[in-house]
Amino acid sequence: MTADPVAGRPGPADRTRVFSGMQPSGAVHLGNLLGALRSWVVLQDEADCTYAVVDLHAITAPDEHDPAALAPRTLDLATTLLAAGIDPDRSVLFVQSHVREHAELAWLLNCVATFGELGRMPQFRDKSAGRDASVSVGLFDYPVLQTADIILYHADRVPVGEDQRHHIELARDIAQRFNHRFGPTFTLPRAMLPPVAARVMDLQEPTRKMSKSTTSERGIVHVLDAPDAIAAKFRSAVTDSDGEVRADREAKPGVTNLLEILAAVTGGTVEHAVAAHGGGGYGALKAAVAEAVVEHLRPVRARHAELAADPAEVGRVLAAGAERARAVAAPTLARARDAMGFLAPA
Ligand code: AQP
Repeated sequence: MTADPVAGRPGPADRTRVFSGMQPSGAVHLGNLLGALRSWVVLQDEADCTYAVVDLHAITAPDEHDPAALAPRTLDLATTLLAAGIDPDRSVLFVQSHVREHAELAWLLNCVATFGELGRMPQFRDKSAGRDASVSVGLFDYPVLQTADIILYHADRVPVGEDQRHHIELARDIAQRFNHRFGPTFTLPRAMLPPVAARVMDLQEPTRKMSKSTTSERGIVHVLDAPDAIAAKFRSAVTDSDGEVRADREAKPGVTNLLEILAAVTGGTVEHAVAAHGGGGYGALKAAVAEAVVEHLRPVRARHAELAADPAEVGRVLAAGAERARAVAAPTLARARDAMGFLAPA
């Protein structure tokens, strides 16, 4: 890595900084795990990592925002992140709304981002399709808050699934525009996608991504699902009628999804998965994927049960994480305010 041109960035310039977040909009699923969370865990060995439960993002869809569920879901997501291997001794883990700098920087960036670029974001177009008048401004503005999340921590890399690639490119554009107008302030981030399973598809509708809020129960594998439920979901996964086990995203999205999931959880490639299972039928492939997924998730489920028994300890981890996050976010925000010319408080 080259030295960072942004003055004031804390820590050694040659150490990669990583930021990523996950919304407490429902239980974590296999797409979240394979697309993002596994990379978060691995990156802890080689980078300075900051991870957030992005609860401010989870209120952007009013029909999915249940005030009674938000706090328990936030705590449960943090518990799941810890259970999956986020280590608070090596990473900063916190809740986005506990660090107010996110919301304030988002406002400053709102005056740098443009209406046109936000309107072109595929996720906004998908989620707002057919309901323009009732869509919240928050949903439209989501990528600007996400930009604030990332650049507050000078992140070079943002490990995400494929669906977030456009948002990270936009974050880079906004940060670059800010630096150009107001002077070098922010590090320019890049998305980091996993080599396989960057877009895990719904098991019932394999042309649609698996999603916390829009997928039917049978199409979504939750990280904390019981083994029997996982096996049943894979058994009923939609495939096709030609019977051949091979990868082809366009022609065979269901089978390709199964092969990608198998490759990801066994640490192999899709080619290996085809070589190992190409001779069998779809039933055998589904059974093999289910078994591999159950084994992959077994330790996460067990650890989650242990951690969930002591929610106060998870709360303490999050409080300490917020303090550490604020120690980086506050000076970054102060520099941005200064660069934009605000009068500093006396
Ligand atoms: N199907 C997926 N395959 C691979 N990666 C995925 N991610 C989400 N779905 C898949 C990645 O998971 C991380 C956290 O996602 P998020 O909670 O910020 O929101 P999202 O991308 O909008 O995920 P969902 O599950 O679809 O949530 P809802 O339904 O609330 O919108 C991200 O890195 C994402 O790429």
